[in-house]
Amino acid sequence: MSKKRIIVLSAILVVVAGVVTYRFWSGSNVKNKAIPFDIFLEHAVSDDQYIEEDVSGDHLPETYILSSGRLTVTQAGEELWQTPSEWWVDHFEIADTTSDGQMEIALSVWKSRSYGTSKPFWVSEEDKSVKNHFFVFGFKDQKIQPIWQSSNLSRPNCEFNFKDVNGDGMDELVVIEGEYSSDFICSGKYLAVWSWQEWGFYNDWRSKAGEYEGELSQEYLDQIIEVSKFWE
Ligand SMILES: [Ca+2]
Ligand SMILES: [Ca+2]
Repeated sequence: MSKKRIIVLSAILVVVAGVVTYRFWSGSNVKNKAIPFDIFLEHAVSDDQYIEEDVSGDHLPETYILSSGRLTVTQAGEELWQTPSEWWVDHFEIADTTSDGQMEIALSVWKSRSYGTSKPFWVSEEDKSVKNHFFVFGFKDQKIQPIWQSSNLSRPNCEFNFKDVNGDGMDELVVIEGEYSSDFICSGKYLAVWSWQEWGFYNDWRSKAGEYEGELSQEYLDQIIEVSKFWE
């Protein structure tokens, strides 16, 4: 092998080693920054909710119980569905989220990893920290199936509900959006309205940054109803 060749090969090896080392360390840093789900669980709080409603349409009501971050759905004492242990559900609503006349189950979920077992090819380093997601499930063939699942929300939903705020006969998703914080407390910063359009939720309106604490009160809804006259 000529001397020139050896120099070129060595240079290539140095570059490859550098890239491998960089990827290893940057990967480790991403991991170290992530808040593990078990640490999150020590701080997490969920609403205790109990709803009886026939969402499946078989004229028998199902029972929806949210307790300690898990939603369990039963009918006549038989368990139909339970949210996975790696999700923390802090609130759910039963509403016609997709404006098709059918009721669905809307969930505010905290979980690690933005995507499931398969991530899109353009995502090289997946964020493993615990983030808020918005999920919609519905009945198909008498089974609870996913209808729509967000990836990591850029702002967590501190509160959400479905209300027809613009009077068009269809419910909008009304939320108090907050910011992620290390103490896991969702501090309300924005009021926002989203509506379902064919294949997802679209933002109709967001307030200026402010302090929106507590529940989605009538006062907040009245503010939204007032501004909804000006958006089309
Ligand atoms: Ca039913
Ligand atoms: Ca509406």
